[in-house]
This record gives sequence, C-alpha cells and structure tokens, in this order.
Amino acid sequence: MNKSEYRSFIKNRMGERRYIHSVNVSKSAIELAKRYDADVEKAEIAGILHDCCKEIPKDEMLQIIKSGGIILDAAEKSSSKLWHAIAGSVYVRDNLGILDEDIINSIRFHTTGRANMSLLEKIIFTADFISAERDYNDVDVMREKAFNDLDDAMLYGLQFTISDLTNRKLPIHNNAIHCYNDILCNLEKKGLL
Ligand code: DGI
Ligand code: FE
Ligand code: FE
Repeated sequence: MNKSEYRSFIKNRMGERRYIHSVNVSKSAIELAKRYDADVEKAEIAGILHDCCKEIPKDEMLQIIKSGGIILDAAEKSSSKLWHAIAGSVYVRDNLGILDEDIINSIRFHTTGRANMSLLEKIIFTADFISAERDYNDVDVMREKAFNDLDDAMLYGLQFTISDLTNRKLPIHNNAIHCYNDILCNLEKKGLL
C-alpha cells in the first residue's frame, strides 16, 4: 500500500472524528520529524496508522493481540484503553504488510510510552498530544515544548496522563512509569530539570 491507500483504508475503519485525528497526528508527526531530523515518511505512516484498531470491538482487539503472539500482563488485561495500541501494532504488521520495526513499535507504545524510546516512538507519542484538533487547556504549552525539546514535551504529556489516571484511581502501566523515569533521567543529563 502507498500512503494515500493507507489513508483511505483508515478512513473506512473509523468514524469521521477519529479519522481527522489520525490525519492530524500524521501531519504533526511529519512536522516533528522535520524538526528533529527523523524519517519523515515513517512518521507520516505511523501517524496515520497509530489508532487503526481504536474503533473495532474489544473482543477483536484481544483476538488480534492473541494472534500476534502477545500475552497481556495483568495491568494490560485490566486496562482496555491500552489494547488498541497493542492490537494496532500486530494489525499493521500482519494485515497491512508493515515490516519496519520502528513503525510497529511506535504504534505499540504510543499510549503508554516505554523506557529508551526511539526518536520515531517519541515523535508519535508527542504528535498524538499536539494534533490540530486537540483543544485541552495547555495544548499551546505542549506544542511549544514539542518543537523545543521532545523529552520535555514527553514529560509534560506523561505528567498529564499519569495525574489524570491517579485522579481517576486507574492503574498506571509499568511502561508509562518506566518512560517517565527514563525521560527525567534524559532531562537531568541535558541540564533541563
Ligand atoms: O487513542 P487516543 O485517544 O488518541 O490516545 P491514547 O492512545 O494516548 O489513549 C489515551 C487513553 O489511554 C486515555 O484514556 C488514558 C489511557 N492510558 C494512557 N496511559 C495509560 C492509560 N490507561 C491506563 N490504565 N494506564 C496507562 O498507563
Ligand atoms: Fe491511541
Ligand atoms: Fe491517537
């Protein structure tokens, strides 16, 4: 498939709002890739595909995850919001012929993050927070950070997600905690804390 085929495929798999979000994440990912000298083409593809399994039934998500040979840990089992990212990574590999590990991992870890993320993984995680239709209170702060320092933007996003989860008494996945600690470490090394 080429990029416009990915787009029309995605359009048919989700509602209008989610499709607009996917296109916008793709556009933000392109901008970030240019800013940080990453592979623009991979950023565009990972962006458009990142939520490809967001609007399918939960039992299908679980079935795709299983078919990909992935065993969910306890935290993942209890947090269905995490399933679309894991299922998406299997789906693009096994159904859309995406072979690139970095694209696959960017999709798999776009919701929780993880320690030692690649540049592309950070770009997709961050693009998801700054896409054009996002309108939460501090989105302008987040956008500025995103183009200034990716780790700083990631920290801001993680603080937002983690405090929201604790306020709602929801579990925080280990990957999110490891991501948070890793990003703090990077920022400290850069003298940005
Ligand atoms: O798919 P999107 O809506 O564009 O965004 P997303 O993939 O970042 O999903 C956000 C949802 O995932 C939001 O409801 C919070 C949830 N989430 C993110 N990190 C964690 C989490 N849920 C749990 N339980 N644990 C996490 O670490
Ligand atoms: Fe998502
Ligand atoms: Fe998203």
